[in-house]
Amino acid sequence: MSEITKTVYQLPDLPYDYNALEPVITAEIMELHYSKHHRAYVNNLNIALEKYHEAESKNDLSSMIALQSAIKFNGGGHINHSIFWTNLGPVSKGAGQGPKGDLAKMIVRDFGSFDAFKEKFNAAATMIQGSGWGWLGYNKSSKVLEIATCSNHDLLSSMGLVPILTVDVWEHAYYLQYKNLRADFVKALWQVMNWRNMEDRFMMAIT
Ligand code: MN3
Repeated sequence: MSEITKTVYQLPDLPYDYNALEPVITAEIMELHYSKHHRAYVNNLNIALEKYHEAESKNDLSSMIALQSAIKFNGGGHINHSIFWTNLGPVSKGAGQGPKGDLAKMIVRDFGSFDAFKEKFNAAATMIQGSGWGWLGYNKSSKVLEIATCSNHDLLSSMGLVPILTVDVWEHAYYLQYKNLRADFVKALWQVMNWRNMEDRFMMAIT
């Protein structure tokens, strides 16, 4: 029997202050979103995994199966938010200036222009029914960039795509500031997009 090392997941550091994305996202939303919502996903993931390990040690298969939706939901929430925070950044640190290099070239190749890409992305993210995530992903088999959407906290990797950029369109991400106007939130986010992070993710995806 090999010893299984059990990971306890941690809330990652937010790479900027709560007010760093103002006026696009208020400090109030950032604090609640990061320190309450994301933290709850991490905590609930760890609780579900602990129960899962316990069930596994007893060969209690039905309990193991029953815990999978909590692991998927909370684990997906943790993974997706961890990407989202790093996709954003303060304007003072260069956010909002648009993609450069190979990522910029591939966006033009696959969508026609950066503006055409943004328009298509905005539409896709805005039209997600209920809670979910809008994505730009890289398809490693066809070697193209694709816009995709996921419900709840489903993972982009489950669609065979490597995450480059994501936008959280759960109401908790914008409602205190933008009310029902999700389209305005999605459009405003381009001002605080950290393209250096997306370029790094893209380089990792293509190598
Ligand atoms: Mn969220």
